[in-house]
Amino acid sequence: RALVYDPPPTDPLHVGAVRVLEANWTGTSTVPSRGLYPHQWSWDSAFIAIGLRHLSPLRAQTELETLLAAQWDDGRIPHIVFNPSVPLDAYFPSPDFWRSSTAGRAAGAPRTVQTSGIVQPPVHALAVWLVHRADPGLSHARGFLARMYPRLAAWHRYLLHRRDLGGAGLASVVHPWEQGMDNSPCWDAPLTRVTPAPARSFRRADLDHGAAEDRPTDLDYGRYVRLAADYRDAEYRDGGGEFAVEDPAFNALLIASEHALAAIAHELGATGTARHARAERLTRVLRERLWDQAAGVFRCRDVRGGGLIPERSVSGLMPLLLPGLPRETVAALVNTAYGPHFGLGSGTRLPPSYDLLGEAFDPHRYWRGPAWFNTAWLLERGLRTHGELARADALREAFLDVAGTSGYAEYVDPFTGEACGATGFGWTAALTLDLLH
Ligand code: 9YW
Repeated sequence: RALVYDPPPTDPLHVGAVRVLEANWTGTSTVPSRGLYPHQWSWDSAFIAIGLRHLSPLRAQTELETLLAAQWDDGRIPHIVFNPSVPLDAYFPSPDFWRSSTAGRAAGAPRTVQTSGIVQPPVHALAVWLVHRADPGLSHARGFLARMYPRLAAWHRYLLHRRDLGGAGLASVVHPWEQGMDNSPCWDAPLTRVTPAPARSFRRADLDHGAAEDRPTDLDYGRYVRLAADYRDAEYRDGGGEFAVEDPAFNALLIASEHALAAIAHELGATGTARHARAERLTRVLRERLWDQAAGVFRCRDVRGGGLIPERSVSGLMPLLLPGLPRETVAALVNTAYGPHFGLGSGTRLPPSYDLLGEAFDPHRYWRGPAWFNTAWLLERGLRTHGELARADALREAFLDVAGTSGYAEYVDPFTGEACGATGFGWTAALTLDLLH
């Protein structure tokens, strides 16, 4: 039998991405960034596995297995799984803040591994499905889908029941860190209700690694700490907090993952029909609850304050991912992405995290303007899903170019592509590999 080897890649973009993923691999998972984020992050790991599958399907499966092994009994997948060999002061808030194994006992936090008590966007079922597809033989041999399915089903159940704080069927986030776009201007109004924790009561570790003007402010951090501490002190019970928001990207990812879960169920011998139907129903609810026809964008809904939040965030473009979106909604979203608010095709190289014309726009401060590679990847996928192939190709080209020239940056200036935050960033490298394949 002839042995077939893939020739070693020589494309410097490919080689560089592989090098980042090697450097960030701990043996069981991948850190987003060696300096800034030295533990395992939930949605980072999902995106990283999507890229890793091209390099090593086994490592991609392991990445997701490590994360899902830290799932709580109530179904939540924690946003951070802490690495016990990293010093406590390397990242804030550290395990002694979250106290998952004691404060999280009632919610079923694991005893042997320390985690945070909040969640991140549910990209996991989508990642499990794509990782399976990369090497179905290995996946079957290891029982990958059969082991992941019940955990993913419990995760979606948690989000769709315990987190349906608005009562309409969508999941709410209870902390800005849960949505993944920490200091988005969308949170400014709901956060005004939150009394910040005093600055002297905690020490930020992020400022050791990132420029202060590229990071959230101390006032933002005071509010993040207050919300997280209140949730912890309520033993991570859902329903009582001051902050509850229905976010379009979070829910679109949940719906896309529900479609993926249907495919997984089908592969395991069930029909998957009920899950597809649920995903279609949730797509309709998403439109009823969050679509703003006049603005051509999905908005966030402040469940505690009662209304749609009048900001345009890249989050509001993410439902383009959904196959069941009506044609006219797709057309309006594409117009918005390529119009003056996001500037694609006419000024920005990658989709900015926030409205170019918004009052709070800042091209360098974290989620208040800069462009991120995960949202660019999701938008590329959405464009492709709806047959916008020329635009998808152009966005893919820009993504690959900026990823390489920025040193696989955490995020970039949306106009120039100049690197911001950390370089050698996990999901940037992983999604580069994915778009190269
Ligand atoms: C933090 C790890 C995480 C991402 C988030 C991003 C940032 C953590 O980094 O949050 O401490 O600020 O906002 O989306 O998962 O890469």
